[in-house]
Amino acid sequence: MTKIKRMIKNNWTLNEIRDIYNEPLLELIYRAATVHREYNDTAEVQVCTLLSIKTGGCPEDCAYCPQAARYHTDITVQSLMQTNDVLAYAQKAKDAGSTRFCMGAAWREVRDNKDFDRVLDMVKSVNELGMEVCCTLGMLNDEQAKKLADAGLHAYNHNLDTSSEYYNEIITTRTYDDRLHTLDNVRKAGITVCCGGIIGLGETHEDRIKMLHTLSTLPEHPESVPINALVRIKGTPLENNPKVDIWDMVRMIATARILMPATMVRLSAGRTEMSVSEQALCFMAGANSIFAGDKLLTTPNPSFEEDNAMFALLGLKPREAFKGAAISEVERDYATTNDHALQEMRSGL
Ligand code: SAM
Ligand code: DTB
Ligand code: SF4
Repeated sequence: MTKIKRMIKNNWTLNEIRDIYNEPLLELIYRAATVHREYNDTAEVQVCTLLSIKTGGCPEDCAYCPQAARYHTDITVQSLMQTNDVLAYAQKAKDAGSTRFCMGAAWREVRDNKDFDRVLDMVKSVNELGMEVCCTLGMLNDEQAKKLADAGLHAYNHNLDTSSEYYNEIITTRTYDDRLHTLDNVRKAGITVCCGGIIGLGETHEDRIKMLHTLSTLPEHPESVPINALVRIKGTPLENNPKVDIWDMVRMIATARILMPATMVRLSAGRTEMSVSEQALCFMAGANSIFAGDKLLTTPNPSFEEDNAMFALLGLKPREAFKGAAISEVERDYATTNDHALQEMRSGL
């Protein structure tokens, strides 16, 4: 396989990001689509299925979340699922075309108990199906991250959700630094990082720019960045927030694509409120991953059939498992470079 050297810039300044984010929308989409073509196969979309393996009753106060125990939402609380049931669901997702399987638990943090042992078992078993296994279980210490890595965990999802400045308006039961610390433990254990955020929380454009700045200046970019539109849940403090504007979603995806060119940018929660044309704009702007299956964790999502029809219409195909990050056969060079050097590198390709 030919090795091509592509530069990945991770010393973006806030001003540079502001300038990109604020570009006229069609210019921004064109630029993001161009970067996407340079780094990725634009026909490929990673198809990932979610399963809530432990639902509700969470002690945290995340203002958007249906699973926080303190809000009166309509979900049914459910203790940790049995491994065999999880495995049967994963097999179904695989048969429907998913190559990645993400198990979510409504926990503040992982505890070293029998439940964690069962999750390790689930990771091993799903891995044996040949799917990329991802988990989102809350905070992890370094030993827990290591155990998950040893069990074959491919990715860990842990979102920053918004800017550090706005974080406290949304969550008060943990800090931004707690989040960054877990991400560090995940990275050190050799697990790939899935980390993104939500728009529609009441944050400003500047908060979105700052969150993208944090993500794109990490020592290594997350391999996967989910961009969620807030799903407004009755009973949560954010239930009456305005619906996310599709153009805001497109702007966010396009900026993420330009800043983190080799990352899988996932068009995540919120697709049931988007038309196929609107989703097509998101793919054009550089999104190359979706959650598929008629449920996210607790809320509805388009069915496999609807997504297959959309893929056929748009000429998209599911990305095979374990292709790694978008440029797996390409050397990643996290040089702290400036824009000029980056341009030179690009034009030399
Ligand atoms: N408890 C773990 C945690 O918070 O990391 C894992 C599960 S939690 C539900 C996973 C992610 O789902 C959150 O970080 C948040 O970004 C996203 N999420 C939760 N509720 C949402 C909503 N109503 N709309 C959009 N995204 C949401
Ligand atoms: C992510 O960024 N979004 C997913 C996944 N990672 C875990 C979760 C979305 C949850 C939406 C609300 C729900 O279904 O409960
Ligand atoms: Fe708990 Fe995660 Fe929901 Fe926050 S987002 S309340 S930590 S399940």
